[in-house]
Amino acid sequence: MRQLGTSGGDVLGLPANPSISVVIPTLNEARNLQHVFARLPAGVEVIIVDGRSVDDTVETARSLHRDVVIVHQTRRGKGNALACGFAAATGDIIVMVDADGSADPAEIPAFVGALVAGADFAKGSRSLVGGGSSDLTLLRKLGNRLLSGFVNVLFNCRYTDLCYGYNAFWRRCLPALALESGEPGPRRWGDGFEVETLVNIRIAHSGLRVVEVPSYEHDRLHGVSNLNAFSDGLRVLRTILAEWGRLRRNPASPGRAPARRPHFAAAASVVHQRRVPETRTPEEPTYLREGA
Ligand SMILES: Nc1nc2c(ncn2[C@@H]2O[C@H](COP(=O)(O)OP(=O)(O)OP(=O)(O)O)[C@@H](O)[C@H]2O)c(=O)[nH]1
Ligand SMILES: [Mg+2]
Repeated sequence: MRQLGTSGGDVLGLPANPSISVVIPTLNEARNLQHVFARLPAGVEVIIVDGRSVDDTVETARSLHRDVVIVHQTRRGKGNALACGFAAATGDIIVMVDADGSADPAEIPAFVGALVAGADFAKGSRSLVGGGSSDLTLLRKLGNRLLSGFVNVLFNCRYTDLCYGYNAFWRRCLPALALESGEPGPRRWGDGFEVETLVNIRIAHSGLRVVEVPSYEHDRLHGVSNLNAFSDGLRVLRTILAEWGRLRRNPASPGRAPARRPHFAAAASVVHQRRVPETRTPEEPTYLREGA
């Protein structure tokens, strides 16, 4: 795996040349993969987590990238796919990228740069100068702003774009996410699209240092959108309330109650906060990694 990013990160105890895993959940995305793969930086570990696609997503991925890692998720949903992909990732840094062409992998160096400069979690934001979206309707933009404000009040943070799932983080942050790749079986909390909100909330609650990175969201290239502004807004609201209740009942559960409140910054300003100890998720992975 080639290293990418800026050098000299070792002042903060970070690898100077981190290795990078890109986790891409796929559900019938064969027609979009060529575009996505073409824009990936060279040398990164590419992990496709497939949700039993009925098109030739997996074959297409293999034909486009000799070393692609194919992971079959344990249950259903994007959240479970990400959990399985994170468990399989070997890089120092993990990047989450959608397979539909909406997130541009050419932005990965900006996310890595923010991490190497001192962030624990680099969160994409369409609301920062330099970011944007061709896919966000006025209604969704307003809803996103309201929901971001609600989370900022409840969790004392400063997200500008809660409902966006293009992020990168150091692998040592995985315990704060507490996602379960786990056993096959019925759907669990965090397995579905609620994962994006859940990740952002747990990170905010954990006291990790978050830096927002401007990101531009494109339209899905091929295929149909599964989004509905009202039902998705309600799902995000339910997730916020569920996580708030869970963390109030048990503040020591992941993300743990912070010793200090999370520090938020716009892209690339560097104030070190605290480091999470280097640990792997305690759970033994049961996802299926091809060739393992
Ligand atoms: N493995 C896996 N991937 C999924 C699943 N559901 C969605 N995905 C992938 O997750 C990414 C985001 O899903 P999308 O359907 O694009 O959802 P969205 O980006 O929130 O909304 P639209 O693009 O507007 O429909 C895409 O790469 C999908 O292929 C799933 O159940 N399993
Ligand atoms: Mg999409």
